[in-house]
Amino acid sequence: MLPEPVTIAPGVFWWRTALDRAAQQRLVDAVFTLERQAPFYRPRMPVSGKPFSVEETNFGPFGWVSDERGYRYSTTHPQTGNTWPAIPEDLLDLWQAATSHPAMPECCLVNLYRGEARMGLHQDRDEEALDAPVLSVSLGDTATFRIGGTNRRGPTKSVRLQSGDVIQFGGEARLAYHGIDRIIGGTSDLVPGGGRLNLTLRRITKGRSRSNANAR
Ligand code: MD3
Ligand code: FE
Repeated sequence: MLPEPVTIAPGVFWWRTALDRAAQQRLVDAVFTLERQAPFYRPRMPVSGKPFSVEETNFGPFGWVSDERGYRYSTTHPQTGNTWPAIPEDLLDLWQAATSHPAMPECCLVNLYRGEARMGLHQDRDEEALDAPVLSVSLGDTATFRIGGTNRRGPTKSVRLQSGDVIQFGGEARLAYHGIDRIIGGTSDLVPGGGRLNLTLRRITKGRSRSNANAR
């Protein structure tokens, strides 16, 4: 059971240390076990092909990928050509505990931040199911997270996300600009080799039935 979340902006619910150390450890172990089937790789920027500083992989029926051809969801890993491993059960349980969304998530995007890795201000709008929230789990080193509104030039708020924090973004926050300014190195020893993992659970398709069955 999750406690009452803190609302940091309309549609943004924050559960600080929702996951205890054992639950965090289980997720990190799951990520590095599944990573043998779906290795971390560096996506590239559309058009320019400039590599991201963040390394990524995905679990679930769909994975978010990016290269010269653009951002999109793909059922296969760009390097191995294999389908993505299933989303760990612990994360599906967390989705059900934290959200009231009727359909299950279809993608777990895994971001690995080492050293100076960061993520510029952006919107997540490659999903068809914009009615579904996004659920984010932070693991490892503390991050400075920035969130604004739906206008890139509007005011922003900064919060420090710590290991075990869970945030839901839904409603009017679903299309909010957001990014990771920096990782504060050495704040956690959870991630082997140091750094931060972020897991985001997303619904991609609007249909309820097919991919709902796929997610489990
Ligand atoms: C607000 N990841 O993968 S998680 C991303 O910590 C991404 O790795 C960051 O932004 C990270 O796209 C931030 C928080 C987050 C995720 C998705 C959102 C915030 C969001 C979607 C809509 C609004
Ligand atoms: Fe995002």
